[in-house]
Amino acid sequence: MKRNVRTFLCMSIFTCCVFSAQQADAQAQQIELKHGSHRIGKRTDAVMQKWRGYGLGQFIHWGLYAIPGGEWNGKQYNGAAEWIRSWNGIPKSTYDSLIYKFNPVNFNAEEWAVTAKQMGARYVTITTKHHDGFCLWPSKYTRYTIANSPWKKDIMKPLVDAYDKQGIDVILYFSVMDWNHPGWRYDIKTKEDSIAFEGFKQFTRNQLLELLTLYPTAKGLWFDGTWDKSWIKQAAFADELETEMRKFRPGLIIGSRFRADENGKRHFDSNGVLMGDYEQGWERKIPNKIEDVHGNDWDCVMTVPENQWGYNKAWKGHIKTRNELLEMTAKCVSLGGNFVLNFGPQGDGAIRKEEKQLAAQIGDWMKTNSEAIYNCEYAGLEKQDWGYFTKKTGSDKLYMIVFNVPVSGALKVKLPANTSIGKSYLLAQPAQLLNAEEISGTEYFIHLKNTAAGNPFVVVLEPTAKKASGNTYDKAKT
Ligand code: FHN
Repeated sequence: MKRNVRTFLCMSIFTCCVFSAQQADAQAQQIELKHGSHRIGKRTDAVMQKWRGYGLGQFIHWGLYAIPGGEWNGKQYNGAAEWIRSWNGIPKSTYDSLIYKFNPVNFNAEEWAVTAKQMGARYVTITTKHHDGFCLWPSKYTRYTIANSPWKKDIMKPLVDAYDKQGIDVILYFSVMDWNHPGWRYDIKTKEDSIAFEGFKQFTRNQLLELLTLYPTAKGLWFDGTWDKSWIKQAAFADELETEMRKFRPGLIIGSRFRADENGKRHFDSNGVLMGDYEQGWERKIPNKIEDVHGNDWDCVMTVPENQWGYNKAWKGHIKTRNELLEMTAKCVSLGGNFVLNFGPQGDGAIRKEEKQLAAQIGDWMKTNSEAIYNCEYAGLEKQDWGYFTKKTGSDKLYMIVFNVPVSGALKVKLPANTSIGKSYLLAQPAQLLNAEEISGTEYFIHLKNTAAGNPFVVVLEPTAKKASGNTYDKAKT
């Protein structure tokens, strides 16, 4: 057995002992829950393993709100474009009648899917229904759907087919909160509320089973609009529905936003255990260290401008650049998560030019460097100033995704004990080996040759077991 493997095993046994002691302690303090999490620890099945390896995804927010694009009667709405219905300046019924204007003549599902493919996305999350309640599929449980718009045709079916064709897995976004449904309530305070909400719950269940039936290749459901008291109080119903959906579609992926436990705890139940298959709370923020993700699966959803998900004519504030978005992708993967970049197509169905351009730029980088993003995980190494480490799942291969090159041109690397660098090279130039200079027990300088300025790049490290150096300096008595 190699020495580094032996050391690793000893450390693992030690960690297991500590962990078991902590677990026993935690178990002693567990409270009995009827509607807590269904599972402790990560899912190990193939569907979830694939999800874990996606690295990069695309989010799509599209619906009626894309028509006004953040502007009503020449006035800019100050919030997120997809929330414009909640603006006092607009009568709700006027907003709802946008259904009669939804005719996206430039919509081309194949083009959307090809754009995502070129960007390097491995999965897409698409809004089947946002908070306004408008359905992009012809639901038989409401009249407020695409079928009653001038467009008439299902939008979800061509999208699911086009993304499937490109090998991009589809996740269906679904907002539980539905401003258009007469039974929706923010809270349940009266008997009337309770009766109305019962009807709403059945409607929600029907729609979810309808979606799973109509789009059987979709890999999961991405829930939103679940934070109001009315829904938080439905622990038993939501738990039963989750069980029903999972039975209906084995392997279905559901994040931590779907339901609360009986004490109203969301994302994590009252025992601190993740509710669902992955943590879904990383919206427009990224964890900073591995401890922040508590050993769970997670993904981060991100907008290009500030908080705008649906199409907004006037992107305000800071607009993220390709390099910032790549850095976010690298950071997420380095901490074991996926990065999901949002697109808000226009009311006519076309993808806005800024998003197309970013997708192409990200895709250009991914063409050479995606090996450091796909099927990669937390490398177990300290973060360094130059960028992020990732590790190929199931192998020892390490990647340094470099965003800041020191003026010395030498990148410092600290490896685990008893490992050394066998080979190092740029992912873009695998035939030209780099000089890895040992500077102390496990520390190295990787000497770069020349790197294109302004371009993040990847250095591959192939570690090997460390040979005894014969250098007795460390052992000297001082
Ligand atoms: O309110 C929504 C918002 O419009 C958008 O859909 C984001 C995407 O994660 N989710 C909600 C806010 O958490």
